[in-house]
Amino acid sequence: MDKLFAAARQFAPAGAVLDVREYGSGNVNDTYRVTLATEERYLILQRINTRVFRRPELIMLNLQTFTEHVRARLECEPPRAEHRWEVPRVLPTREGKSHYVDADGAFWRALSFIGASRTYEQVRDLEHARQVGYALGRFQSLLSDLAIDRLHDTLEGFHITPRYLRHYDEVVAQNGSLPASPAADYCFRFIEQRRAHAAVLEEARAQNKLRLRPIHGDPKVNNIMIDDATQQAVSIVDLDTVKPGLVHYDIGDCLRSCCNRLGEETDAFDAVRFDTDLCRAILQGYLPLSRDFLDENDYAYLYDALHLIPFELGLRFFTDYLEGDVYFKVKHRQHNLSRAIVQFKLVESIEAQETCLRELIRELSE
Ligand code: GN1
Ligand code: MG
Repeated sequence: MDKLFAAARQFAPAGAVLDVREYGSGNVNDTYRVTLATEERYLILQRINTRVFRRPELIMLNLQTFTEHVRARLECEPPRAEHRWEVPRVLPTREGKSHYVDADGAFWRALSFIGASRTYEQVRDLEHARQVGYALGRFQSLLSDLAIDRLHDTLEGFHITPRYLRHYDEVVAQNGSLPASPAADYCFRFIEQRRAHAAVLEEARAQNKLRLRPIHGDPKVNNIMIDDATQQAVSIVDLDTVKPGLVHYDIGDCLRSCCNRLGEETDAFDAVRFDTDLCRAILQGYLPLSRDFLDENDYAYLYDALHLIPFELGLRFFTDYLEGDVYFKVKHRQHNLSRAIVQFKLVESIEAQETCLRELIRELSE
């Protein structure tokens, strides 16, 4: 607790820190909300997980490039009085640095708190879904003219499904005593049946059908801030994976997160469904804002994106389960296994609705 307060004090005027509380439900970094005795009232304090993000200073450089670019874009735009859009500010330490490394080597940084809004763990209704789609479209469109060589690779291999598969194969090969249970057997079989499909997006990229752009990397439902009064989406937070990637990773990740009404953490595996009505609402929010930067090929791979990313996340969770929970934070030993099954059930539901999902995408992208 002392360490937390000590870290918080680096980013606030002397004597201003009143309270520090855990905040949100991130699976990788540790996030806190700091209460201040200043007009600002709150700030967000985060300890970056340096086992995952090996070079956290690159995150801070990307954040600076990102915020400067987006702010300049917003200033040129005619004001959308009816729909505010917020970008978190990096708050410097009292010494003017972008981050603070404590005596234990922990990497801390602070961001401004976006007020009068909140995030949700699950999509509540169709309007919420439409707002989520709007947010992703707005976010990507604000970044669509930022050259990718301005952004560092903060997490090598992120969303490269064939790499996750290779790593899974290595873990399986190295591990003599793999856990045996009906649930684990289901996952092993599930992965075998679909491994041929894992490279679909990377192959399209290698063939220059899809190209790299600045992306968010993690636009799941609880990273999208909704205004308390208007219920409009006003920001996407969690910007550590803003880096070059395929917009398909974002679309796939957003849909797998938002179209699962039970959420990622459910144990009601057999009730997990991919909700096509929510998918329609998200795409209806997203596509009008992305028309300017998406082309024919981009549309052609949308179904593959929404089918692949939940498979990839299930594969990542299951591999982490096999490795002994070295990447995602867990509450118990079976946690990553359960999370993997939820994603795989979502994939099954997507496959069962393939025809209608392809038709929906075709209809909405015309
Ligand atoms: C992780 O840390 P968090 O919760 O924002 C993960 C995402 C996953 C997500 C699943 C850097 O995000 O890729 O989709 O868990 N982030 C990283 O909830 O691996
Ligand atoms: Mg994240």
